[in-house]
Amino acid sequence: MSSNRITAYIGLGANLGHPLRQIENALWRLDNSAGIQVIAVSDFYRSKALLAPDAAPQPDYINAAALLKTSLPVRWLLQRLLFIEQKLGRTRGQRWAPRTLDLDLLLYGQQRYQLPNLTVPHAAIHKRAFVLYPLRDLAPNLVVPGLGSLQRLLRRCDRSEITVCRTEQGPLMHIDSPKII
Ligand code: A4P
Ligand code: MG
Repeated sequence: MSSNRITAYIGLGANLGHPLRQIENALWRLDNSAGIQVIAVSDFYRSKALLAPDAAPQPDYINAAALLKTSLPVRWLLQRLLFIEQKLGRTRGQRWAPRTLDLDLLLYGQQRYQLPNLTVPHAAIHKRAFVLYPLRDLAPNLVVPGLGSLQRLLRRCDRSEITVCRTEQGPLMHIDSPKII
């Protein structure tokens, strides 16, 4: 892989099927993608589904974040995320519908994009405990372009909304052969 690699952060979420297994599977697929290396994975967190007003109840979510090194241009990385979502059974219906896998590009280096199908940093990054606490596991001193330090964003975010459901130890290779579904 070239030395011009960008550090990117991905948010992973699932609340249908076998969320833990799907997230592990997605991490394995990311790490086995050309031009992508998974360097570290956060703890896994459980939280109540954040819902649109008047939406029907949904199962709890499992969320995590991953630190990647990538030589892919930002659009190719997004394409790869959408492809992996599709491979793991994602169907697109209503916005915020329950899902087998959601992969969000949270950060791509310190760069900012506002394109028709791509907003980076992810538009909701600063509002969500289930995104900010996994990011803290990976990079407590992170600065989010346009929004300031992660520490400051965390101070405004309620930790009681999430609980750790699995502690990640070290790099991805410590995940035992994820099952392909
Ligand atoms: N898109 C634009 N920017 C990005 C980006 N940075 N990363 C575009 C990924 N995709 C990006 O996404 C729609 C389109 O957004 C993509 O095709 C891509 O071109 P989607 O995944 O189909 O739509 P969505 O996920 O239903 O909507 P949205 O607004 O992305 O929702 P979020 O922010 O993903 O939130 N509750 C808990 N507890 N945990 C969760 O993870 N997630 C959601 C969905 C709701 N409630 C939740 C959770
Ligand atoms: Mg999404």
